[in-house]
Amino acid sequence: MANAGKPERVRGEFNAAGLRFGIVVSRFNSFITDRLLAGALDALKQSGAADEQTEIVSVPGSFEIPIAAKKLAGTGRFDSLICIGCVLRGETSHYDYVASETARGIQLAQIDAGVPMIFCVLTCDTLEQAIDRAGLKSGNKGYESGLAAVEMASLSRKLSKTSAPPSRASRRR
Ligand code: INI
Repeated sequence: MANAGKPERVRGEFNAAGLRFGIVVSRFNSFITDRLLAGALDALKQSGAADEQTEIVSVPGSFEIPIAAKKLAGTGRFDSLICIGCVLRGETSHYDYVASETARGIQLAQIDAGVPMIFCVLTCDTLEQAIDRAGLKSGNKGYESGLAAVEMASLSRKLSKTSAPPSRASRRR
């Protein structure tokens, strides 16, 4: 009774053993997305994932990430996915549509598929801001996403296994 009197806390682990990962990466702004991809792969490797545990899918732009992620999740081969893109603000409202629909699409896809999808789509005003987040000043968001993918894959497996024991009240009925 190690946890007597305390609610149980379930957490994912940072151990990629036995887990499978999919990465969807956009070629638009590939100068940035290539660095994010390298960061994500680095995190997976440091968490113990071998190359064979990861599959990478390339799409033209961020707007195409959700459909590719949804289809990948539908194969049942992956414990979590990492969605990598970079949307830079331009002079028109195009940025707003691409950024918001990409975020919305990924969220819808992960809820619908029941497979965790890590949001590694930078939405920046300037190229400099994106460079900072892709390995320079503000760390590498790809690396952080790789760690999140391992944690969520592990958590997702645990949650799928967890079944609630009958409560005392229901046992009395
Ligand atoms: N795609 C991006 O990933 N980033 C951008 O900054 C971007 N801008 O600015 O246009 C962008 N556009 C392409 C879009 O994602 C689609 O690939 C395209 O509209 C075809 O559907």
